Amino acid sequence: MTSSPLSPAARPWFQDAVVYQIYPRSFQDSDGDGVGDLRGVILRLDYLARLGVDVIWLSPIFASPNDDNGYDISDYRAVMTEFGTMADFDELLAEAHKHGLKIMLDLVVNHSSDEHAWFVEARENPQSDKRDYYIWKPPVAGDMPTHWQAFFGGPVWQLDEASGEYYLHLFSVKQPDLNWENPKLRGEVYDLMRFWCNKGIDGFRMDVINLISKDQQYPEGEPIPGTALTSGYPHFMNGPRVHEFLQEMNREVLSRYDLMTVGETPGASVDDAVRYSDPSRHELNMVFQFEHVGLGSGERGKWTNAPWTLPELKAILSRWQTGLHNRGWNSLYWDNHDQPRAVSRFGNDGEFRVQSAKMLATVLHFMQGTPYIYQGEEFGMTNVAFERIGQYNDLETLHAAEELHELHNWSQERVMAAVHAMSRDNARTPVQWDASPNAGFTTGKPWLEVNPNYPQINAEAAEADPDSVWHHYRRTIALRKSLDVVREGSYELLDAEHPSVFAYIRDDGKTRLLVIGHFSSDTERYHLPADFVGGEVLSSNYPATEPAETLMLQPYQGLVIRAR
Ligand code: TEU
Repeated sequence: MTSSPLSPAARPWFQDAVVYQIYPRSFQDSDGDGVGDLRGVILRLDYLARLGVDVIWLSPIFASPNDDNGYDISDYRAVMTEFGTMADFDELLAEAHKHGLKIMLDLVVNHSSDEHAWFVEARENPQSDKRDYYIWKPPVAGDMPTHWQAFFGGPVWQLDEASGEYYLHLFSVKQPDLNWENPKLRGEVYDLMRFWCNKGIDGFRMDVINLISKDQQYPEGEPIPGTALTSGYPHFMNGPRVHEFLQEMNREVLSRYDLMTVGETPGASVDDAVRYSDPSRHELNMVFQFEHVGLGSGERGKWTNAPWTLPELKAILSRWQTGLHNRGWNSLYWDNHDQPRAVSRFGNDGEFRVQSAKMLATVLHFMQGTPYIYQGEEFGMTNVAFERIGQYNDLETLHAAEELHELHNWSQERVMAAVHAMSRDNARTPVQWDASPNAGFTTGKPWLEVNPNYPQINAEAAEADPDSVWHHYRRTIALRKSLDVVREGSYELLDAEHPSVFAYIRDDGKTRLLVIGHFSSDTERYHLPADFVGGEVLSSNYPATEPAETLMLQPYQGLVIRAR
């Protein structure tokens, strides 16, 4: 691929876009049933246009029994009843477009729901052609074919008593994996994609798309200490035919429409990401890597929640910046519906909530790539700490809490501390719109309790305060768009080992930017590189800072300086 900047006309629009992720269940309820819905999204389009984002990624909106809140789809061509009707979707799409906002849908085709008509037929009638849409194996010596652990706990194989065979589910028992080896199944997927493309949608976020090709030998994995299970990761992550399948999908569907695509790819390395996102390979525009959100993972996965250091975080993000420069394209994110709230995890959600949320935005948005903002991040929503496990909803959290206590003997206190830090429900409490009951999310009883801090932290208050996290996001979005260097420039990390300062330089030969993020509640003296002394401060989360030779960085200060 070319390394010289493309002219604005030739440049793909995804490189200029800022994406806003909506988890519809928790975004805005319009009819008082306590569950967010599509009409609720329509009500908030003005808000999103004011923020200045370009694309809305909707987490799954399709018919689903909600074992995993829509990531278990029972009909790919129908809207989830709780979210509304197809007419509501059509209206949302038209209204979004009128607002200058594009719509990206969530394509979940590594697995379906076990309530999808294909699976119902496959299970009921092993002779049907739907049987091979899924992955069935006979027992091996009276046992399951492998002992791979499922993402949500337990083994990946579920015995079907009637036929005596096992089916594969990398996620929950109600999420059977689709068999991508079957060309007819692949054809079905391309058909359903065309169905939505023909309505005029603008892109797909593809759920765990790097898991669709399994090693057909189904080898046993490495034992996981303290369990009877093994890790099958190397046998289904970035598997043998994944690039072939994506190239086929590109030929059949993606290349025929004007779409933006991002693949969710746990376990993808920089080199994998180049293979997915190098435009000359005709696969995807970009992928979500997991390395920085994997910091602190240990023996019990993310629940271990071990301490991490800033040099580790810098090393990861910098490796992705330089590794994909002119070879592929990065997605940039701190938050999504699976992650704890960024300000609680990487910042300080107490005394320095506002400063640290702004600093995190600055550090991320001036990197090269397409930034993603998760609902509520734009005004600094924080983690929640419910007292009782019964207040949680997420199946991953509930499975883990049980397993950690019963199998691994963690005390209830330790389990709850891990849940508070890492549960996906941290991201899923309803959006805090205002200080009215239930934060303006619903007039009914919310499906998941609202974070009790909503009277202080809410969108209305943030929009009314020119100094808020919200206005910092709005200004940051506008600023990065006005600077070609953010899209095109090279990236150089400074002071890799500095324990509290994340500083990097962007340079496109015309403009040099220095971006500084201070990850600490202390102050810190920091020496500026010579050409930034006396430069222009383009962004700061503290009042007037003079770029002198030595800066006294304030707690969680974030800055962008243009060289003289
Ligand atoms: O997540 C994939 C994934 O890797 C998750 O298991 C992730 O590791 C976990 O949530 C982190 O705790 C995708 C979706 O984003 C997630 O919401 C779904 O539950 C999952 O796929 C299954 O569809």
